[in-house]
Amino acid sequence: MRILVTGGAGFIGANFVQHVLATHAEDEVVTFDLLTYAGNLANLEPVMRNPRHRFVRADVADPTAVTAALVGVDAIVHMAAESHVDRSIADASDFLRTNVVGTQVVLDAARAAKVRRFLQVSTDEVYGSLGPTGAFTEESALRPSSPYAASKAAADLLVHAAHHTHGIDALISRCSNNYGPYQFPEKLIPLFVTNALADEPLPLYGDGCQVRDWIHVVDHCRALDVIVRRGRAGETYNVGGGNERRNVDVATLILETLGKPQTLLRHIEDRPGHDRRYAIDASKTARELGWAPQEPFAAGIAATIDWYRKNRAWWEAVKSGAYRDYYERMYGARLRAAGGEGRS
Ligand code: NAD
Ligand code: TDX
Repeated sequence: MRILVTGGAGFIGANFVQHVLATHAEDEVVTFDLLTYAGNLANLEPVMRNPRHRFVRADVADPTAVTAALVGVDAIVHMAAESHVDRSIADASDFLRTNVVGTQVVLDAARAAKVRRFLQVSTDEVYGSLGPTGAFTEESALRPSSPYAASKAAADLLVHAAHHTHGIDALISRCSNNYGPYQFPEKLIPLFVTNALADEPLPLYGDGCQVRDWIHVVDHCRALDVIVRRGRAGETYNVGGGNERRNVDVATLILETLGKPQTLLRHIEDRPGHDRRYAIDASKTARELGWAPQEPFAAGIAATIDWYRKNRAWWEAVKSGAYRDYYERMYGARLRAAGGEGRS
């Protein structure tokens, strides 16, 4: 089959494109990506010369470009998005355009082109924050906290409406926090690993006791692969690592693994509206599709830290230019207030 992956030059997208090409010898992949600050063709370097892969640089909110790319496509895995919570707090406009309008554009084009299947790659953040116990199921209410999460929830509702009203064969996956190679160093784990490698402070929000359920990106890719092939139309599938960790413990582990001093840790002013805890009940996905995460956190985080250590050129290039302005805007004042350096 031919799969179009929107956002395929980003973190999860690039891992997914590589996974599909490596595990399905008969499949073709079209990567459709605008190459925003988060998109990077270096992430696709291993498949750029593969004859079963084609790259299209275009915008999901551009109906003409989406329609042109859909010729011969059997399934869409839609993951193009603005994906960083902190950026959505600073300015939500790109999140509405890409995540909400872009999703409707892709749905409409898919319907017109009679694409057989549409998978919306969503997030556990649409469910909001949990107390100390319990886990999100697919039946949990949508209570997004951040503009990012609200834009993803809006997109999910548009997907549901397209299925209900137009009969599109569409389904939704909702995954917890991913980690692994090629993740943009604005997210917790790659930011902290690359800062530690550069002997820069690690900016921990608030008390650092917020909890995330970490999953290795390849386990998420395996889940997306079975969901798009065997999931039931109209359904939602939760995906999680079963790996709850406090941010402070993740930070401590990164410093220990790299042999860096714990004094690099800086508690800075908290993220506004910060969700306290996420946990995912993925038993439906396990039961219906036989999926389970395979990568234990200890091995996965060690391999990931090693990847950033060995791929310094990748992240040094990413952390130059506009990234420096972003880092100063996001962390400069807060780090100085906490008595640390504002550079990274
Ligand atoms: P990312 O920010 O690394 O990548 C996003 C990609 O989308 C980039 O390549 C970017 O260039 C592209 N893009 C952005 N705007 C576009 C547009 N208008 N048109 C075409 N392409 C555009 O994100 P990620 O972490 O890989 O996340 C991918 C998807 O998975 C997102 O939909 C996100 O909501 C979802 N998700 C992420 C996580 C996580 O932990 N990272 C967890 C659950 C779900
Ligand atoms: O500098 C930081 N300091 C810090 O303490 C950053 C960037 C984050 N954090 C905290 C905030 C969160 O509690 O670490 C935790 C993880 O933060 P992020 O990596 O920004 O992820 P999160 O906000 O949990 O959202 C992620 O998971 C769900 C992804 O960014 C989303 O795209 C995905 O949908």
